[in-house]
Amino acid sequence: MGKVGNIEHIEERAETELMPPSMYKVILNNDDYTPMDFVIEVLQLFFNKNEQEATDIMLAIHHQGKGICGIFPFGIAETKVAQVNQFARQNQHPLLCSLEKA
Ligand code: TYC
Repeated sequence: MGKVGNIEHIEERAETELMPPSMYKVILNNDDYTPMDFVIEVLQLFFNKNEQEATDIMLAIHHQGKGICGIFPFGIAETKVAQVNQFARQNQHPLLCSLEKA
């Protein structure tokens, strides 16, 4: 059991009370080194975007600094962030995926 105030504990209580789960934006951050094609691949592999959608999102991130890949309940959002950051590190890219409350 998590301690009072910790996010899993609050989510667990909200879900048992049949409240809609809090939603989190999964964000990709721009950097100067990750290849554009790798970001497009990430958006297709982890966020089910087609090639055109993935290209549009990647270019928006490239020009604006960050962009939303999807909005998910906390547990799914946290898993996507961990999977994307692991995949980027395995491929020696500095790409950073992060969470923001929706
Ligand atoms: N800015 C990168 C480049 O010019 C491309 C890029 C886009 C990197 C989106 C990260 O989340 C990102 N190669």
